[in-house]
Amino acid sequence: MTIDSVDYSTLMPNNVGLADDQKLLRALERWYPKYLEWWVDMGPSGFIHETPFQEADVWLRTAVSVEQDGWAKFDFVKMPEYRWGILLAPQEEDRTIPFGEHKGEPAWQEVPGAYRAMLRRLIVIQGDTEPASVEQQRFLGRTAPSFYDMRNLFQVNVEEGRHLWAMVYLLQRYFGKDGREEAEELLRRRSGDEDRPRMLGAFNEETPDWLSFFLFTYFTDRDGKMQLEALAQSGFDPLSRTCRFMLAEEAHHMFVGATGVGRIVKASAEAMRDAGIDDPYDTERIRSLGVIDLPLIQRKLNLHFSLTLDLFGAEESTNAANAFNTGLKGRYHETAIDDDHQLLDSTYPVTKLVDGEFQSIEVPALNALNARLRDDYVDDCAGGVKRWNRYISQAGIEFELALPHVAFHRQIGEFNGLAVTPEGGVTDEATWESCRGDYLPTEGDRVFIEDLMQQVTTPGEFASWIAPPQKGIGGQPVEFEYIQIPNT
Ligand code: BYC
Repeated sequence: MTIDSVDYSTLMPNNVGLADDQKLLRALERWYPKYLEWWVDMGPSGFIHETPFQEADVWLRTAVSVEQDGWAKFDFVKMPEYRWGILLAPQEEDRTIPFGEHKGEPAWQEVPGAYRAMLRRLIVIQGDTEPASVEQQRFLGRTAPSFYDMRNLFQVNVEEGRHLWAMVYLLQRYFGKDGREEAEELLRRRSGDEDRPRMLGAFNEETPDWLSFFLFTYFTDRDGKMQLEALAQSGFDPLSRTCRFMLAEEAHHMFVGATGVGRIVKASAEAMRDAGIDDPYDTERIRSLGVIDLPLIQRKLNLHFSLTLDLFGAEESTNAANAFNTGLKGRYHETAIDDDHQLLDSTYPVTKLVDGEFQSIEVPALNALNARLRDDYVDDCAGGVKRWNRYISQAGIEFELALPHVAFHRQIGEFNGLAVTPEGGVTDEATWESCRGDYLPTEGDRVFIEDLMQQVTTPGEFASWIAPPQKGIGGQPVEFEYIQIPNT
């Protein structure tokens, strides 16, 4: 393994030798002001007292190394001055392509010409999600329940910005003129815009409040983890190395989601217990305690989980088969799987609706790669839900949060447009619609949450609807002033 040291002398900290590649350096320097313009226009927007978020000093983690230990340092940084670096995991010597028809050949250090378009598409789609999520989350600082949470939000945002840099580096370094054009387009599309939307469905949805934010970072960032793991297997070595390093940052995003939802559930369950309320459906009384009722948390969970499942594409997909065959995108934990890594004769069970019943049907494994990744994802999601339920049972309340059925509320693939309940019951559209308010958040829920969530700006204080975290971040206590306003 060779570890390239990180160069902080250029505008963009990097371990890819930018200082020695003047053409690339100039291309990235031209892109930088456009990126900053996008960040200021579409990044975190709002005020703490009179000070805009972008002028506040935020206790942020910055990647300074690619070694496993000590890769990040914490300091106060104004977000527009964040060092968005280009960092690749160390190169593995003699790495070979781990799967597909080129299995065993040396990993590509340059773009394989025959697969250029497919590779570019994968990188562009990955890149598009990163700024999209910043756009979706841009107003959340206005209702942050504490400085600790506001800091976490901004941390996630700047790192999604860095992940955009990571993909833009690949486009500009390896794809010439069309790579540069794609890099510009990544700054032009906008989440939810009718004319220039982001590429994938879930990234055009709103993240209107903090419960959505935490569910998004739990569920949707976890799709990010699965997809990055699959791309980290790639035979195109620069993509593999880039994704391996991004995964280090992604872990924190899912931590924010898992603990955030957990803290909301804890606050609700404990407030119910303290007020002597056993019935989770006693909505008015529960809401009057300044916490979120558990059935509403379940409805929001149903929404974010189902939207995220759509991000895996159709269960059976020739795109996915081609990406695997060509060695561009592998499976989750590809190298740990005990098979031929070519899937020539194997099959995989895919859930399908046959004669009104869900059945497991064996299909050629090569065509079922999206289904397989989605199944791995669903398994990976289960742990958090179990932990959230512990808070509920510890408070002596009878209620369990659950992942909805994979066919519930789907718009892509096998189950697109079917009327399926969260429990997996198949029904008709009219019946489903008449129960929509039991399954998914309602307008009333939206109004309630909007009233409930107000910005809290006293260090160490937390809004009523969320429990404090167990510990602080970056070596600081919970009550630390994670956001500081200059000259106050
Ligand atoms: N919305 O064969 P199909 C993250 C399109 S998240 C709209 O079914 P395929 C992050 C598809 O593009 C991870 N369109 O699927 C998280 C294709 O269109 P074309 C992001 C969709 O191609 C939080 C057609 O339908 N990374 O990092 O096998 C915060 C047929 O496609 C959707 C990646 O996704 C949809 N949901 O798989 C920040 C990895 N689904 O080409 C960041 C890169 C499908 O016929 N992307 N379509 O016009 C991929 O691997 C694949 O493109 C997908 C789709 C898994 C997304």
